[in-house]
Amino acid sequence: MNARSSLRISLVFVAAAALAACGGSSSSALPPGYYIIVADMAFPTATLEAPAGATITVVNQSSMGHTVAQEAARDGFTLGAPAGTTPFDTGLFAAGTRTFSLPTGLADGTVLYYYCRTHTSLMVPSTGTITIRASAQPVTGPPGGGYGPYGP
Ligand SMILES: [Cu+2]
Repeated sequence: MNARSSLRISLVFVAAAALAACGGSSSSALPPGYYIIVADMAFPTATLEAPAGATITVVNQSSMGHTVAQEAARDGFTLGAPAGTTPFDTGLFAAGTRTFSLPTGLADGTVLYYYCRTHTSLMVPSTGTITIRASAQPVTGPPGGGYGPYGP
């Protein structure tokens, strides 16, 4: 292979990589809602307020698999929920979104805890919170794909 054909192949590769980068992520924000962001080994939006019964959207902006699961007690790293409710658990997923619904009938000020079942204490912070607040308003979501403003 001579230098010229090597250069041409390199340029084609760069162009293809650039196209893949554009096609692989969307910069448009997700619609207003209640969001938990996961970015690599972190919960950058670790405190969320949402009304009872709200749908929570978890956006994993990293290519690493994580879960957002309800924690019986802060930094206890075991799945659990108050009596009469079922713990939420997105299951392991990467680079995408999952949703779950909060139980209805929770009193204002109730704090629910969540953690990653795979990485437990390695996440930063290791436990996130959802505080039940009837007056909480949905906020515009993060970018729907790839790394967003909360990413590395
Ligand atoms: Cu994790």
